[in-house]
Amino acid sequence: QTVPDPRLVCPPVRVEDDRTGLNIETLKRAFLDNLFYIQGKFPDIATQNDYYMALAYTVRDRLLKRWLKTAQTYTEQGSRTVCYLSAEFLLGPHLGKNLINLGIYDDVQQAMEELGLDLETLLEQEEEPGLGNGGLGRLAACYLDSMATLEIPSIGYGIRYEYGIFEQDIRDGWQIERSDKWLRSGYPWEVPRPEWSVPVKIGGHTEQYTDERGRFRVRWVPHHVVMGVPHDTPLLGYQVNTANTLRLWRAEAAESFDFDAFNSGDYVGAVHEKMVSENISKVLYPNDNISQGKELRLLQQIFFVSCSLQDMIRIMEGQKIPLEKFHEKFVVQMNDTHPAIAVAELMRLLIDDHCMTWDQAWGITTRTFAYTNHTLLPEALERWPIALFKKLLPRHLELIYEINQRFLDDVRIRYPEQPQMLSQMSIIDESGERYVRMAHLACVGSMAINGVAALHTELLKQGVLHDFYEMYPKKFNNKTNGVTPRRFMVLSNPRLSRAITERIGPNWVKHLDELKKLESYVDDPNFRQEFRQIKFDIKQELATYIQQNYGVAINPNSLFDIQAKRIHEYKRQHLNALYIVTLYNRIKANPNIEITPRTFLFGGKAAPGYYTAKLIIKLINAIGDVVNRDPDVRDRLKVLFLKDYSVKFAQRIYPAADLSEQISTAGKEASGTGNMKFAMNGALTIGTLDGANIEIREEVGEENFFLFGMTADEVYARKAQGYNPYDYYQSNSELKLAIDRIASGFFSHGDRKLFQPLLDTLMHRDDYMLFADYQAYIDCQDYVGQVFQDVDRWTRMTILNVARMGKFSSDRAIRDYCEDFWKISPVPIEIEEYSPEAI
Ligand code: 73E
Repeated sequence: QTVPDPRLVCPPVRVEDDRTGLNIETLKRAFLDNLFYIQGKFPDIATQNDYYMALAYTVRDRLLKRWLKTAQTYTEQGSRTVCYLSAEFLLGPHLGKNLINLGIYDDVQQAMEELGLDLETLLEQEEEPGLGNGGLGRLAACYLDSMATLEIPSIGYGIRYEYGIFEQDIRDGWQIERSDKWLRSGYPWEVPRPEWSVPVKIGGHTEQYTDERGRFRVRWVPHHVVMGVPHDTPLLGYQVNTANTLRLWRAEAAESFDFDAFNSGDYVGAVHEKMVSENISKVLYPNDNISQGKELRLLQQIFFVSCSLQDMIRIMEGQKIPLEKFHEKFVVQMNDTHPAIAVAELMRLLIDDHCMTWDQAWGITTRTFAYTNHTLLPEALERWPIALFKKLLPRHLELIYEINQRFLDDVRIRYPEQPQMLSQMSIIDESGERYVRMAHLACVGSMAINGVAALHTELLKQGVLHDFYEMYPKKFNNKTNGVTPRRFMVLSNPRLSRAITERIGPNWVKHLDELKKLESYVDDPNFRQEFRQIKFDIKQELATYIQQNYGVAINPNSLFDIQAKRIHEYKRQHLNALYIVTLYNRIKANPNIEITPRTFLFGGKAAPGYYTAKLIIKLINAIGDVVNRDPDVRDRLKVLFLKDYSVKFAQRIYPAADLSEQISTAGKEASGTGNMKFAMNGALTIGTLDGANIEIREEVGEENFFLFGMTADEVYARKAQGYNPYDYYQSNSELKLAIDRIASGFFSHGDRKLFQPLLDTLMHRDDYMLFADYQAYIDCQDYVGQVFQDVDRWTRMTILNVARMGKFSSDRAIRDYCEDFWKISPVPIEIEEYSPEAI
């Protein structure tokens, strides 16, 4: 008997389907349909948020066919897949990006206009999922965008925090934190997949036993079990059909676990336990570049890692691929050490749950993982107290001991005469209280280890990971970070993008190296004029925004000097503040002094427990309060701290910048990625020889980059000599004046105590060497001011910056990962276009 053709059973739709059609008429119909059937509103009473949601669902519908087809293709082909494990994904708003990637931005704008709506206003409605702190989380998001665009099979795995990075408000100049209720108005971009929930064991003890085949085995009897429920978001590539998956896990109490308590009558106790389980995915830890060693954080790590590895095993079973081929099916990239427990968890799954021998499991594990290091800061290196580990993860601790013992045997053979190598390299730190060193676990368990910029990788090899580099030189490699030009150029700076496309065609969006072709327009008066006009108009828009939201008038012709990033002493926002005070002092001493008018803008969050960082925010605001209303200053200086910096806000900031502040102490900023986003949008950089600044300068040319300050080697040498910041204070009159002005209470209503902790640290410790770099920074900034007056020269420099930023596309970075050790190639996704004749 023949199966009836489904198209005969279900009559074909003769008009283009409202759920897939990309023309203006279908977009309008679909939008109104969603407004009615999903939001449950007639247009006349709908809010802007209803309209946003209706449009978001309209766009989501258009992703689904591509998404399902992508998954189906990967399944059928059993494609080798990258699993990107990250505790953070700082995605930014989806709607605009999806419109760009689907290629329907302009048509949707018109469709909305025809319905009397403004697309910009709707885009503003979207609350971004702030599931990350800063660069590390944003890098993960850029990499997912590039993997989809390059048609690389990939899954991003992470945690669906109910509360993302806190919302920042400024009250009386101080940061205050508010919880980020990002899910409050609904999140249309995800699909929960409860049917693929997985259990995660926590606590308890282990037992040894002999199985029915006489094998020695270990059974882990947990204290309790938490369920991970996957929530999937499709991530569409740029002008391709590939839509990869971001799978974020939400913690839920396990039924079986609370069942007993419910039955025994302890209802409230059972609900309490349920709450405890669900706490695991409640909140993102708001620390950037600091590890706090909190129990809940370790629970978050094992939670998402275990869920993700079990999910990979389920996928293999679904595709009938034997588990022995795990490392052929998957490469698992660990975004810093936050997921490094994966090394032990995969061993546990393979040995305890899937009966593999140690050697077999270890062979697979060490061919599967790769580890990206993002920081050299000692306070960010993760170590977990053994006691905590034993309490939460008793089985993992046993496995880590075994891994370590076998590893130290290798070390002993390699260095028979150097017993100190054992304690230096051990995964267990036994120098005092005992800890598990996560970076060591990651190095031992990975086939590849990379830093995120050339200098950073070199410093890793010489410094924190030196012993591992000596032992496994071939594992080490550099992958300089990159950022996605789709979000940070096409979406955030449409006018610049259009001007570029008019000159060199549209291919640069996928092949950023093609920006090179702009070099031939550097002397074209037309292009130069347009380039300047675009920058000016965007600055004017930002000025209007600032006037409306902060009540401060800023001059769009002034030099927009912007430092936007997390607040951290090593990033030296307070060095920037010292320059502002220096300029102010010069004006006070000589009110008619000629200086280039500047607007200093700051944005960024401080970790809530990081007192000094919060004091730096207060200092910037305090300086601004005085400077902005001092009539002597006239409109030459303005200082503003823009609150609640986010991806969404960053997209407005980068295009408006003339000068990008990248002034970290050399050797401290692993890469930086904001530096790339500013330069791509035609800002010039003032920066140290740190992180990716070095490579940016190499690319754009030293004459187009404002360099100052000590090199990393000079920083180490100066420290070794015995650095005394007080000497600089005493011998540099402008520096002394700036510090004294702050200390006098001039910016704090006469309060001399307020900034004393900050000034004391600077004068007597100055770990980040602001004083040693002060004069070089001041001189360089003064020079920037002069160059800015020379409009032709400045324009030339900015055009060359944009033209030479091709290297810093995240597409280049992903291609490098693929070729170097992921060993994955593109899998194109074919979609049958709807054609009425075929029916
Ligand atoms: O230099 C940046 C780098 O560009 C680095 O500080 C940042 O990662 C970016 C992307 O590679 C970073 N974040 C963290 N470590 N490095 C971190 C550490 C602990 C918690 C959260 C973030």
